[in-house]
Amino acid sequence: MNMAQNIAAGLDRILTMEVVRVTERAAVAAARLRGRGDEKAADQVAVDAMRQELNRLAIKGTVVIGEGERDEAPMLYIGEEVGTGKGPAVDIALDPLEGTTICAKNLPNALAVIAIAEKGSLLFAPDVYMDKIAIGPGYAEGIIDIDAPPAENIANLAKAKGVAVSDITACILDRPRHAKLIDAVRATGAAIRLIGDGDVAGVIHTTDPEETGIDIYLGTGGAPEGVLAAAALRCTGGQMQGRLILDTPEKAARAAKMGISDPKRVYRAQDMARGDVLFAATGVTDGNLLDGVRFGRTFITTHTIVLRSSSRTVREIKARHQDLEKF
Ligand code: VTB
Repeated sequence: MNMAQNIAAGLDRILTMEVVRVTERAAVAAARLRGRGDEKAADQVAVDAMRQELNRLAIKGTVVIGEGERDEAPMLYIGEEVGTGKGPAVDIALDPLEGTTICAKNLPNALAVIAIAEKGSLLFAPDVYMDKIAIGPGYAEGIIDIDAPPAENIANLAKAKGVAVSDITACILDRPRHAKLIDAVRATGAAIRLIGDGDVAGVIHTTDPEETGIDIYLGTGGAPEGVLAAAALRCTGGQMQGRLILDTPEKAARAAKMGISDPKRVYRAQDMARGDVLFAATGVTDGNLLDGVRFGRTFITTHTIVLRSSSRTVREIKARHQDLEKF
C-alpha cells in the first residue's frame, strides 16, 4: 500500500481538525482550577468538558482507556460509547487531565490528551503499572532494551547521538520505587529530570530533545498513560517499550479478562497503538512543549499539538477563542 492509499484507508482526515476542540475544551475547564489545590474538582470539570465535546464528533467511538472501570467512573469509563454514533467505528484513549496534581499546584506539563485509532487497534490495558522506556526518533531500532541495565541503554543512546553520557538527560517520575533506578542513572554521569507526575508528557518530551532537554524516559508509571504515550510516539517516530507489572494474581486475572494472555509481554509503541492513530494534547499549565491556557480580558488562548500516524504530520494549533460563552 502506498502512502496515499494508506491515508485514504485510515481515519477520516477531518477528524484531525475536529479532535482539537475536544482537548481544548477539557484544558480550558481544568485551567480555571489551576493552583487551587483541588485535584478532584479539576479532573471532574475536565472530564465533563471533554465528554460534552466528544459527543459532538461524528464517530461511533468506544472508550478503551478512560477514567476507570464502569463501576468506579460515571463518565468516560472503559467501554462507554461516545460520539454521535454516526461515523466511523473507532477506539479512544483519553485523559481529560493528565497530571491532576500538577494542575492543582500549577506546575509544568499538565495536559488534556486523547488518542483515536481504528477499531480494535489500541491495547486494552488494565489500570496497573507499566515499566516503560522511550527515546525519540532518528535512532536505529534496538538501541534501547527494557531488559538491559539503565547504564547500557544510556551508553547506547549517547553513542548513537554522538555525545558524552553526561550530555544525556533522563526523565523519571519522582517516586520512592525509583530509588535504585535513579542511583543507577546518576552513576553513569547522565542528568535526570525528576517529574512529580505526567509521564505522558515525559515520554513525548523525548521526541524533541532540543526543545525539552529530555533524551530518554525510564521507569514505571500508569499503563493507561503508557498507551496514550505510545499513540503519540507512533505519530512522531521514536521508540518505546512497555511491560505491564502484574505482580499479584488479582492483577494478572484482571489483565487476562481484558485479553492479555502473556503477562510478561514487552509491547512496542506499534503493539500498543496499531494502524492509523490520531493524537491531540492541549496544554493546561505551561510546559516544555505546550503553553498553558491563557485567560485574557476578551479571549482565551490555547496551545494544542495534533499528530497523525499515517501522514506523520505534526500540527501545532494556537487558538484564540473569542466566543467565551462556549466555555
Ligand atoms: C504516572 C503519571 C500520572 O500516575 O502514570 C503516575 O503520568 C503513575 O502512578 O500523571 P503513581 O502516581 O502511583 O506513581 C500519575 O501521576 C497520575 O495519574
